[in-house]
Amino acid sequence: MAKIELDSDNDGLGNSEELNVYGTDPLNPDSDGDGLIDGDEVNTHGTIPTNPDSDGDTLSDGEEVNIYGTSPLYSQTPGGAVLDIERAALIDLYNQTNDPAWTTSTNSRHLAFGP
Ligand SMILES: [Ca+2]
Ligand SMILES: [Ca+2]
Ligand SMILES: [Ca+2]
Repeated sequence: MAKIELDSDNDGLGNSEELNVYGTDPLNPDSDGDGLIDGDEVNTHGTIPTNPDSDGDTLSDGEEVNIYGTSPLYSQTPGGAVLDIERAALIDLYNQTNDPAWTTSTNSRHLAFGP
């Protein structure tokens, strides 16, 4: 980076970038309130920092990244056997069973890549 730009909310995006490029709030590190900070949305996830559900599948970007491990950019994660919304519902269901044989990682593997 050529010059240090003021980043008032410390989200990794400079104030003028937020105002002029992304349309985000330079005083709010999570402009769309989806649980991912603006800088991570732009630089890490490629999601839209002003849209809490970038792929429109009703799961918020933050839920997809932090809870379900699904892609926030596709309503069906590439390589996945089912839609993200279906996978999320199954993971929720398995989590409610408290059966130690079912873990989120094994579920994710089965659900992501099929049988
Ligand atoms: Ca900022
Ligand atoms: Ca956000
Ligand atoms: Ca989504």
